[in-house]
Amino acid sequence: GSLVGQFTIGGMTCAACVNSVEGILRKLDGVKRAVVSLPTSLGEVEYDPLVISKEEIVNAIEDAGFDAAFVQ
Ligand code: 9UX
Repeated sequence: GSLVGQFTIGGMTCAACVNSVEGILRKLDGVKRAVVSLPTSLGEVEYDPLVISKEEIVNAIEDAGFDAAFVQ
């Protein structure tokens, strides 16, 4: 089954950043759903842990120039 992970994202300063991060996440194999909030700097991702890990999701965000860390 899928898991839901919540994470903090640093470095988002405008609404286009949100679209960028959501787009990055939604293109990843194993990610089923991704929503990102600018005012809270939080994101939530539903993912298949057999396909992608929390660490791989964080790395994809950081590769795009943002900071990211899972909180649960
Ligand atoms: Mo807005 Mo974000 O001009 O990387 S898109 S700051």
